[in-house]
Amino acid sequence: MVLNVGVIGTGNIGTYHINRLAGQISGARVAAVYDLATERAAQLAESVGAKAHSDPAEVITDDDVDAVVVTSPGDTHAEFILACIARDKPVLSEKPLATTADDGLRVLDAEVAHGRRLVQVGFMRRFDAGYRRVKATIDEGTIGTPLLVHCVHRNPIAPDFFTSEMLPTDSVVHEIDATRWLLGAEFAATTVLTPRRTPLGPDRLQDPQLVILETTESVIVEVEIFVNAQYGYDVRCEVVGSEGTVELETPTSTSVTRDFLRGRSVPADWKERFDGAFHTEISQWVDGLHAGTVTGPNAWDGYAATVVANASVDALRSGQRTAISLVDKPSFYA
Ligand code: ISE
Repeated sequence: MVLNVGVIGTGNIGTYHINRLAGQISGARVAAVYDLATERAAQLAESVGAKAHSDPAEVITDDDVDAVVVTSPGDTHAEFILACIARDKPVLSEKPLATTADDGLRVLDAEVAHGRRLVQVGFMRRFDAGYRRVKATIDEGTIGTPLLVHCVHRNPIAPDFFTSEMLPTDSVVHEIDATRWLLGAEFAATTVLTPRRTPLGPDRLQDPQLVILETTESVIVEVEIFVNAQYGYDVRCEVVGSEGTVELETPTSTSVTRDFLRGRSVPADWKERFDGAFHTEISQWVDGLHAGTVTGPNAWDGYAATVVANASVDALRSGQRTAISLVDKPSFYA
């Protein structure tokens, strides 16, 4: 049986998912797509044998669509997810689940009322082999009790539309989810330190930032986010425990020796660094749906990440340590 997938959004990440679903994921095909850029959507649809709809709602209501992937702009995600829930259609939404806590709660309430898990959020680092080895090491007790986490998240260059607030909401959101998952914890407070700005980014952009997150059990996660680092795409994570540490391995990169220097390559972007994670994420999503289950990051994970990211924006703007307050976790997500 083939899973017929509808995709809302044919930008960079949408096209990336569409081409993988159409060409690499057995048991799935792209049945319908939508994008405001109608010409691009039509060309992509034709290339994979899909319909191109003129309205995103039609992708969701299309009887030929069994499940939906949402890759539209973040502030549209909650409405499309709610529409999928209303039609009893599983949905894999790129982060964020929602851009506000209130919209996140609307999704939680709708899914709980629906009574069946349909929502998965695209926190793909949980599917990265390296991050999974870090989590296994922690869970085995090898490093003792986790005390501190040091994270680095460097992009070579940020798009022109990038704002200071997007460093927490669009970038650090990955570390927020990944460390919640690694530690099995929730965050209680966030502080954002603002170092000297790089001269190689726009003057308006506070880049880099140092985000300091505190869990409810006083584990401290510090995240250096630097989106105009120039040299490459560099993601690091070290968990310091009471008996040892575990560090995220970066995938085997090539070692080049010349001119009396020996160096290792650095990934150019998130696609190169996390292509394996994206593949595992969507292939396990498809396999899960064939088995009648949704097992990846859920709507609660999406809501929690949105609350923490938005609190970090408040901390960035105020310069103050900012408390994080989540609603009680519904038993549906226990
Ligand atoms: C982007 O949206 C991503 O999801 C990338 O993984 C991240 O590295 C980048 O900073 C974000 O802007």
